[in-house]
Amino acid sequence: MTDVLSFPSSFEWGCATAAFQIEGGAHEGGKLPSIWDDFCAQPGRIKDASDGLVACDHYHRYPEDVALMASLGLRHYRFSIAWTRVMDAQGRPNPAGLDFYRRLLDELQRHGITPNATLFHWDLPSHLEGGWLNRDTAQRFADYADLIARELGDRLPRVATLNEPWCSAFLGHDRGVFAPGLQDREASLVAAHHLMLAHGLAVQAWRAVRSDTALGIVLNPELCDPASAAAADVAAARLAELERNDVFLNPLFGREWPAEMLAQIGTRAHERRSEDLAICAQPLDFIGLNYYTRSVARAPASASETRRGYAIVPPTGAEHPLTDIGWEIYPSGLGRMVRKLCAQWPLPPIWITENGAADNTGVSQGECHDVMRTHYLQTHLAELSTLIEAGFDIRGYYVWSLLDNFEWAEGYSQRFGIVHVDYATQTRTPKHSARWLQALMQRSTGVAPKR
Ligand code: GBH
Repeated sequence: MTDVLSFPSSFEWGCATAAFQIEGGAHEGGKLPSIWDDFCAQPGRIKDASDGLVACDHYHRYPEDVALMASLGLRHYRFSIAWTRVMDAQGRPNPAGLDFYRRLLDELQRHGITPNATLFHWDLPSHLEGGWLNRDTAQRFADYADLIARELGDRLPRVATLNEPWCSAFLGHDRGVFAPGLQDREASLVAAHHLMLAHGLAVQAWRAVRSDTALGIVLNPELCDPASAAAADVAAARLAELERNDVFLNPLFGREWPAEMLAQIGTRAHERRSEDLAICAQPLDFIGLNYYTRSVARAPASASETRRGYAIVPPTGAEHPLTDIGWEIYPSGLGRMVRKLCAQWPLPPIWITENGAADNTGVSQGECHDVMRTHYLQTHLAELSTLIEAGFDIRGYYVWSLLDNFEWAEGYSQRFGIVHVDYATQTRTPKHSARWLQALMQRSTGVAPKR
């Protein structure tokens, strides 16, 4: 099965995680609460009423986890730094928190694994009043970037500012399914703007400290296909793509938001200042793209859908099979998405920073036969190799995720890991997909796994 896939020998293979989803250690080393701690504490927000207090206990088990990565032949590791661990409420460095990441980086180095750090994967410090609705938060994020550049910058060859700002902005402030749980359309567009402003200010701040870091951002652009050929559905699908893609990609390249999105910010239009666009448009060394599935959009029916301009049709599985979380398995969407984005924006070199599937198969007799995930990875990597052969500049791939982990509003009910985690005992068991990926990586790079 692996024979059909070919990748350049320089292709970078790795796995991805995020701080809140794996670390735990919520009250250790002076860590402050984030909006996700607060969100988890609100009844009804998380499916299984769980939280991130312990998660995979990676805060204590990082040496074991890094050794596991190395044993699986993973040579690149994308993780996020918890802002709340490394900076106190006065904006001063927290030595104990920084020390955790130094020890993690030591361990990675010892195993020959190259780090790729994300500064913000949704865990905003609770004490920042107004969160992303407050313009000042963008400046605070730049202060945090400056701190990391000074304290850890010499150890970090590749850094992304934000992970999936669409989720923070729209799932957090419009749908209300992610922290902080608001349902306010205008606010979600203000948050989107402040996130992109924060990105630009952070790149400026980092560059003022160091010039040798490859800097980028991680987005989750989405293909939104119309539910039917009816003009209203086609128009809705277009609006969905403007929100998911153009709102974030346009500012990166100095382009204004589309008129439809400018109109939706309504009474809060003044919060976007004329000088902001130039700040957002910092030159980038790379872009990270996360791909899981596509969306199907239809014309709005309810009032909130009308404010948004579209509604998403939940997939039924009739057209494409579904993963355990109910997302369509649609590998050709990866190719369609990359081709579409490259036609519209002058993207820098691309890394696929997340791709993976929820396959909740359990462990039996010490083995986890996650057949669906293995098939998912195989078909998506086949699509990726086709893109690379066609000349698209895609340099690496990080599978989401190393470990089963805290899957946000789904709690621990959805498993995305290539390694199974038994949360009662914190036992890690590599799944069939991990072994399959290991064989593929080994074949394509000719490098044996490091012990
Ligand atoms: C990524 O988010 C995250 O970066 C990662 O932390 C997470 O664990 C992983 O993927 C798996 O979820 O239009 O309302 O139906 C992916 C976020 C969530 C974006 C679902 C699109 C559809 C929301 N995706 N979403 S909706």
